[in-house]
Amino acid sequence: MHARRAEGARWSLDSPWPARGAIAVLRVSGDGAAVDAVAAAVGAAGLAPARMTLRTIAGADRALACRIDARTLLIFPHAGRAIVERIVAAVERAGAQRQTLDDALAAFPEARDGVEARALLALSHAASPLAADVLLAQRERWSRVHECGEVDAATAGALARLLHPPLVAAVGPPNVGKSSLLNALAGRSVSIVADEPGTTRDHVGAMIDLGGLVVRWIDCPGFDSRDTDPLSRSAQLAAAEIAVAADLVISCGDAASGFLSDTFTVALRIGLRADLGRTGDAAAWASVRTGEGLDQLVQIVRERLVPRAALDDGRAWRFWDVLSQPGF
Ligand SMILES: Nc1nc2c(ncn2[C@@H]2O[C@H](COP(=O)(O)OP(=O)(O)OP(=O)(O)O)[C@@H](O)[C@H]2O)c(=O)[nH]1
Ligand SMILES: [Mg+2]
Repeated sequence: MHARRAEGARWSLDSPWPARGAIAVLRVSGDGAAVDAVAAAVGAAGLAPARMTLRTIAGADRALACRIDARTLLIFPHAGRAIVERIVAAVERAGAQRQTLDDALAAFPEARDGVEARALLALSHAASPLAADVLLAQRERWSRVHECGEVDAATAGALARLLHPPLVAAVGPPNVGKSSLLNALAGRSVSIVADEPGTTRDHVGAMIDLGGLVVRWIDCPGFDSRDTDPLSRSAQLAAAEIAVAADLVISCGDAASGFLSDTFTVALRIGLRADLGRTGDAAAWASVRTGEGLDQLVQIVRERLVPRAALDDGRAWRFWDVLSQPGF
């Protein structure tokens, strides 16, 4: 028997993607029959309205599903890439299409105009809590854009980082406390720490929230030009490539080992293990051991990526250009 195609159904991910948390939120919307058809195709048929029910979805995952109303189905799978991609593929095979900006008004009928609908759509995708105020101000800004004008390109570039988490790479000599810093900022143990150089062999990454700005933080292995071990050399090379592509390189050092000579253009020097001494020129000194300087470090990094002046800029921001970039 041929399953009915879900004409007009749309899907979108309400959770950040690539995933930041453990659970993803997939929304399917459209008229009742179209949503029924998608629900049937992925194994979520016949859900009682507004009840959370555990189902095997698209053969990919046991996930909570909820039929919010006739027009909306929410699925909450585990956020692993393979799982989400399999479910999305099944939803698309059933005939649902990815939500586009033009659908924003349909998805958010409560919005008062297109800008507000797009802002709500952007908010549902935005990685950073700091994005909320800026996005919610845009409707009013665009209503008087003839007075306030539009933000300049540099400001737009900084604000875009609220929607696409920027890449931050922490580099430096071995054993200066780079991995300890990541763990302290993440509030959990992401990277292995030990009192011997070369502990981090491959780069390790985590999404971390720096005072409301979410960044993709990459903890690189210590750079040591005397290290001839081929595995370490190739790991260092891979890390250097990441650093070159990063929005910001944090050049870490400490009093004993100093800093790498400035090989990266967009580098911010941060002195670590400050409780053991501070020598050398750095934008900030911090100690994970005592906690001193960590708040200031977070503020400096956030300010470099998204300056306060950009957040407070009273002009209108064409944020939907960011949304239509690939990968969003
Ligand atoms: N006194 C003091 N020790 C620290 C501090 N932060 C880290 N350490 C210690 O310094 C040692 C090295 O820390 P790591 O975080 O592994 O250093 P790393 O730069 O990641 O080292 P590699 O991965 O080998 O390049 C460990 O013994 C940590 O416990 C600090 O703020 N103060
Ligand atoms: Mg390390």
